[in-house]
Amino acid sequence: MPFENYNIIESTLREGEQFSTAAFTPVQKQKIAEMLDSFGVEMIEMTSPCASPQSAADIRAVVGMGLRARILTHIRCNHDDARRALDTGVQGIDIVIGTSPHLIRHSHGKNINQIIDLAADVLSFIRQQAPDVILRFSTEDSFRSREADLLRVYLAIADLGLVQRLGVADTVGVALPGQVSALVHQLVRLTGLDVEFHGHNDSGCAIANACAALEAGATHIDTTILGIGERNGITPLGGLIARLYTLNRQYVAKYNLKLLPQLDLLIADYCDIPIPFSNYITGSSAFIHKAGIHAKAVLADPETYEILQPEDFGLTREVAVGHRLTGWNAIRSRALALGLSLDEATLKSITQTIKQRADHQPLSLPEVDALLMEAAFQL
Ligand code: HCA
Ligand code: CU
Repeated sequence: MPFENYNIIESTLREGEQFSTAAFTPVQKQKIAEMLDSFGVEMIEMTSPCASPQSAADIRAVVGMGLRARILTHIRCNHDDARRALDTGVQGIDIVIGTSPHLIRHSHGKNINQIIDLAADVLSFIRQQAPDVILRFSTEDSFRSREADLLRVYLAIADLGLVQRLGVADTVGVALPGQVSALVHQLVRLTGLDVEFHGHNDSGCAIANACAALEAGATHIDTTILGIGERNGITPLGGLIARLYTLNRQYVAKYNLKLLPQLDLLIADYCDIPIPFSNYITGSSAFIHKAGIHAKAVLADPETYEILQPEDFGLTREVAVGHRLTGWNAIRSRALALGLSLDEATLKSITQTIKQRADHQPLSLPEVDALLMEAAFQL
């Protein structure tokens, strides 16, 4: 089963650092790595040591923490980057090179034969220096590359027998789930290697694409906390968890789900951004039920309107009561929560009062409570 054996490559410390407001300090990077490790992600990807002197020092510091998660770095396909990556002591090296006409023209200027030769050279060098390092080769902008070019490159690299994993990257967020599925399926079938998917979210498909990749046999998915990354980012960790949980809770049982809200809050704080209201699991309204008919059914059985159980993430559901869409079942539930037992007629009359008042302005919870207390104690 594709979903039972997948790994998360958590890239908040690499792709995430490319987010507009991310500038993690060494201490913040270690805190993020520590929490991701406690959450249980299998791999943590860090910015290239070539990015800056501090970036190299930060990799060494995180490697030195001795976490259970394997620490990877991400480099361009050249000898100098490879040498510097090896110097950091990382357990895995992710190599990427552009194959789309856009990148060939505007980034490195090499043709497909030159890309294959260079990759073979760099990968052989790394393998000689570090027989045990986990090696991954990925094309950048895979979905705007010519299919024939892509397959030539991947098959040539697979034939070398030097890498454990091939990566496909939807660098510009253009792919549809069907396209991701087709490419991943082909790579799995033709090479038998592990396959990683990295998907940007420019057109809102990053989670669906990650899920399609897994269905097609991908073994590794890249995520970042809150989905931060270049432009509007990539597959969010929490969104991927929500998607897999709803397929089968067992698929995410290996992770410490109760840490997810803290991870989202941590990154929101470090990047000085709010958690979006619409965020998966941790958005402010993710577990708020409002309309009367929803409230009634959720109070009877939360599953009626919930596919995720807030308790599994250390969160609680809320039934909003002080608005014009409220219903008397929700009001009764609030009364019971306050230890008040009011008869049906009284509850219905309070509900009408709330609706009338809410037509002018929604009531706060203390205002609803005051109405219930007044009725209970005839204040
Ligand atoms: C980048 C590009 C990348 C690489 C993805 C990968 C992308 O910023 O270096 O190596 O898996 O989206 O193509 O993030
Ligand atoms: Cu990316």
